[in-house]
Amino acid sequence: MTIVITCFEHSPDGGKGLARDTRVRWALEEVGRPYEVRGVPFPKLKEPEHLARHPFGQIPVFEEDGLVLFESGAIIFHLADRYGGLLPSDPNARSRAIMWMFAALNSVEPSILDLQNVKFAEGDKPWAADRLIVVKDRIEQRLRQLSARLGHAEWLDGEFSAGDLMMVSVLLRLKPSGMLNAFPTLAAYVERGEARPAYQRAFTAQQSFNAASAPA
Ligand code: GTB
Repeated sequence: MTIVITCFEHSPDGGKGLARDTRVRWALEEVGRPYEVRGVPFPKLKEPEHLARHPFGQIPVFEEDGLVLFESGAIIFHLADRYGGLLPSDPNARSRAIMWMFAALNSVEPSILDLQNVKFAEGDKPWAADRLIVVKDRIEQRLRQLSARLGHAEWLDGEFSAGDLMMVSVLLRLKPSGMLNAFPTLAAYVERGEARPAYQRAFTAQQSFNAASAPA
């Protein structure tokens, strides 16, 4: 059955892989499932046709055999659960990998989103400079804690899992800020994720898609 993912017709990052379809593409590559891509122009995100697939009018959306999923975490869990290769078979190790997916989305990504909001959406507010300090502090605290837990291990808990895929995807969003540079083991962890052939294929695919759909 054909898998279709929906992403931006033109990602605002111009193909740097920062939008959330990249993590879904990466998971699809890891589990070896081919997929097609539907690009949605920004104005159409909030129109009924797209809202029927995604109630918040966002990307990514995943469709397979009548199943329609939104939320990158739910999509990647679905892929890991259905196709294997991204979750360990040992039940406890599997639960820990799922825990790391939640940790990435609930305990690490929110302050990284705040950083992007305060820089780009709220940069003109009189309180933006003060908020930036608070948000950066929160991110650094999480990076310190995560770095302490990872230590010199290759991945968060044994073999590479959906937990690492999600954590690396979230940390990648910090790359433009340079904040990872103060945490060399985390920077190396992210580089290991990026070096995976499946990530490389996903990155190239989103880059080519954005290049092909770029306005003339
Ligand atoms: N919790 C949801 C998930 O994980 O799937 C969040 C989905 C989400 O925020 N989607 C964003 C979106 O559709 C795109 S990824 N935004 C449009 C809207 O809300 O109207 C966020 C994103 C967008 C662009 C860049 N960039 O260009 O650098 C980076 C990240």
